[in-house]
This record gives sequence, C-alpha cells and structure tokens, in this order.
Amino acid sequence: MPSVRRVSHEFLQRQGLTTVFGNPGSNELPFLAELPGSFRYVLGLHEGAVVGMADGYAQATGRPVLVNLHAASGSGNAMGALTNAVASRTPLVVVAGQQVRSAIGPQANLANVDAPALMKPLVCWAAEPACAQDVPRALAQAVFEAQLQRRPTYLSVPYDDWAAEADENCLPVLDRSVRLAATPDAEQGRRLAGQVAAARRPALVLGGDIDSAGLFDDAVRLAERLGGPVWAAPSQFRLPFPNRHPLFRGVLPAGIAPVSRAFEGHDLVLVLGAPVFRYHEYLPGRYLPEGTRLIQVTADASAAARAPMGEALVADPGAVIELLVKALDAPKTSVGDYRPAPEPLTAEGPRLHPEQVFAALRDALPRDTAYVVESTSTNSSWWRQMDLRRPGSYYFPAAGGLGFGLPGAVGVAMGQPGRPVVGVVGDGSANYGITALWTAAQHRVPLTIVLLRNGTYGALRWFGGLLGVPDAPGLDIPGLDFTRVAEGYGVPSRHVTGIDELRAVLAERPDHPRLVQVDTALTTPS
Ligand SMILES: Cc1ncc(C[n+]2csc(CCOP(=O)(O)OP(=O)(O)O)c2C)c(N)n1
Ligand SMILES: [Mg+2]
Repeated sequence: MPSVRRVSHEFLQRQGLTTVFGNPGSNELPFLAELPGSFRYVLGLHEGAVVGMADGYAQATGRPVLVNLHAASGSGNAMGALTNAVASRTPLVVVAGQQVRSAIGPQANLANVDAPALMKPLVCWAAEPACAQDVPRALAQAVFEAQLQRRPTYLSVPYDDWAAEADENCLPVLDRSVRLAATPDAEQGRRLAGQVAAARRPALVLGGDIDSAGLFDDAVRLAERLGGPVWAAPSQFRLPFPNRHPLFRGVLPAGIAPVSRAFEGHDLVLVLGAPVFRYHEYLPGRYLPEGTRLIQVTADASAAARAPMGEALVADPGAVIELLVKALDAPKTSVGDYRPAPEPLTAEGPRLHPEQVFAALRDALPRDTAYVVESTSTNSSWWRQMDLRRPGSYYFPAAGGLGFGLPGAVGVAMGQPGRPVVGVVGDGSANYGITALWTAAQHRVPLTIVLLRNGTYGALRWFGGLLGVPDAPGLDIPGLDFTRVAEGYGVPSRHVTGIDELRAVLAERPDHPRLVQVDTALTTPS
C-alpha cells in the first residue's frame, strides 16, 4: 500500500490543487516530502501575505486553493487575512502541521492543542483526523466543503500521519467528485418571475458573488430587461456591473438609513448574490421604506438565514438570472449610453489628487486590467474616475482587513497570467502585506503596484469626524519610503512626482513586478 502522503498528493493532483501557497515549519515538512514535480509551492514570508496571495489566486481562478501553514503560530498569523476570505466566500483549503499524535496530549513544543477550535469561528469546517488512515478522506472533505460552502476550511494533520501506510479504504476518495446544482423548481421560478414582472419600479442590488460566479455580463442582460436602477451591495469586494453603465447608481452606502433612503419609491428590491446587507457605519433607521419589498437570491444559505428582513430564495443566482431574462418582456426603450468620467479634480501644491492618478490609470492601461484596491480614503475618487466594463476588474478586501491589497494583487496576477494587473495600495495598507513583494520578485510576476503616499491613515481621519473623535493619536505615518522598501525585496521601483511622468511610466509594460510611489493629497472616502 502507498503512504497516506502519496494518496493525499495524488488526490490533490486529481482535483487540480497543485499550486500551494505556504510558509512551512518543522511540522509541515513531512507533508512536503516527495512532492510531485507538477506541484508549485509559492512561498510567502508571512502568513497574512500567504493567505492574501492565495485569496487573490483563488478568486482569479474561481477554484479551491491549498494553503500550507505552520501549526498554531502560523495559523494565528493568518487569521486576520482569513476574515477577508470568509467575506468574499473564497474556497481556501488550509492544511496545517501538527505535532506527532503522542506528543499532542503532553503539549510538546509546536503541539496545537485542540487545533480545530482555534480556527472554528472563521472556517466552515475544521478537523484533525482521528487516525492516519482517515487523512486522505478528511483532506477530500476539506476541499469539497470549501468548494460547496464557498468558505475556507482547516485541516490539522499530525506529522507522523503522512508516512503511515494507507489502507485500501483510503483509495476510493481518489475517484470522488462533488457537484452542486441549485436551480429553483418550476413553481419557485414562476412565482419569482411573477413577482418581478408585477413590480412597477423594481431596483436591482448586486453582490460580489455575481462577479465571482462569472455572471457580470448576465447581470447586464437582466438589468437591461428590468430597465431600473442597479446598485452594488454595500461593502463591495468585487465589481458586479460596469460602473459607467447608464443604469448603474454606484455602491450602496454602508448604513441602514442611507440604504433605506436609496430604495425610496421602489416597490421591489431584488438582491442577487449578496448578504442583506453588510452595513458598516452605524446609521440607524428603518431597514426598508414603507411599501418596499425585498427579495434576496443567494447561493449562501447562511446569508439568507441571517438577513434581518425580506424574502429569500437560496439558489444559484445564475440560474435565476437566466429564468428571469427568459420570463420578462424585452424593454421598450434603450437604456442609453455609458456615462463619461468627469474631469479629474486637482490638488494644491506638489501632490497629485487621487482622481488624477485614477484618470491616468483609466487612460493609460488596457481595458481588461484587473485592479486590486486597498486605499481607503480614495473610494469616491476611484469610482468618479474609473471605467470598468469587464468581469474580474476589481478586488477589494472583503472584510475590510488590511493586508489583502498587495498580496491579493500578486495572487490575481499569478492566477490570470497574461491579464494586466495593478495593485492600488495606500501607504498605510501596504505595510500589512509588504512581504508579498518578495514573492512577486522571486516569481517575476508582471504586476504594477501604485503606492498612494498621503502620509496618513486617511480613512481613519474621516471616521474620526464621523464618530466625534477629532483628536485620536496614531493616525499619521510619516517617514516611509516604499521605493527603498521595494528595492530591498527585489522589486524595481520609481518615485513619480508629476502627472505626465506618471502617465509615461504607466504606459510601459514591464515583464516583472514594479512599484510606483506617488505623493497624493488627502481626500475623503465619500
Ligand atoms: C488589519 C487592519 N488593521 C487596521 C485597520 C483599520 N484601518 C482602516 S483604514 C486604515 C487606514 C489605511 O490607510 P492607507 O492605506 O494609507 O489608506 P488611506 O485611508 O490613507 O487612503 C486603517 C489602519 C484595518 N482595516 N485592518
Ligand atoms: Mg494613507
């Protein structure tokens, strides 16, 4: 019989999980022994960056991805980054090493006592197999749970298990496949189509799942049938709809009262592929205006169950879009033209206004560029200037946990070779995932990081005003030169001072990573 390790490697190979993002320790080395040549181990220098890269890679490829972390300390370091993967419903399969079985009880060094409990609040499934021969099946469960539930999973494996001999019941798992089909039945479909067709002023709210599931263009077809306004759901992590489309009204503000105000006058709000809702600022009010009915369609059963209002249908939004497009009459009038961006605002003094930077990105970079954005105070400037019409054009840390932007950009670029990728990262955010620059350099990932240096945690200054805290300490971050930091990690960099220079630099297409630092003026997120 082959070893548990051989069977496990074979299973991962058959499922296509051969790109592994990790940072190993002694407990993990036996898993990595005899790794077949088809595997690619992408080393990250800190677990936050490892998970951020894996998250970007999994979102860009749409497939489960293996993450290899070290025991409790490595898993702990990864937890902040995992919060983003939970909110973006990214299927990460985290495998961590454990001390040998006999050493866990006496708590030898590197024993992770009750390892699954450490991760349980974040992952949808966490386990440590009860015996070595259960490892291949448990690994398969970790992959399938992540795939079905679209959420990270966690498997802790005692390191003496890998060399143990498999038994014959380990082998059937190699041939398994698990698929999900969630099409509404005919009656549910008729009922929903009837409700939508009967609405006098319907509005559509789209979540990040629309883009993750490859439904960006289908959402446009549905919206044009409905002819009503389209919003992106609050706290957006992907762009589900072209942002200059005549029906697009932007990302909904992340507060109860302003969301309710936006829906004023609509008798039906149809929410596709989003929780209802991921509010942020506490701005109390009624969830919905009088006379507005909300229907949520999501593949995420938990998002349906926890919503505080509305009717929910747990189904594949793609199947629902298809049935609605078929059932609804063609629109009588055309929706009009895409809206042009306004002239970018400019700043006083030597700093560039973020709008100037974004206008330069929009004009100088190819239409299909994917942007991974983690600059929090520049949100409104971003949406005023960008013109994103393609699926997979925009990624943002889904739970607001900084440290996704830079690693996530590396992961997206690795997951979609050939597509231009730009990370737009604030001078505060960059520090949480800075070590991903080293991985980008080592793998020669063609990627541009545009580093917006405004010298401060800009969004927190704005929040200070909102929360009545004008004098909080610890918000300024002077004295950081990212060109020198990047050079140290092996990434060529430039400090750009004028808009013409920025446009010229962006027009270059290097085949390696680079960092472009720009001094920018402070703006507010909205
Ligand atoms: C891991 C983590 N720590 C702290 C925060 C709180 N936080 C939110 S926005 C922000 C400032 C980000 O600064 P920067 O990247 O420079 O963007 P700017 O607001 O200046 O555009 C901080 C620290 C967070 N969201 N995540
Ligand atoms: Mg900043």
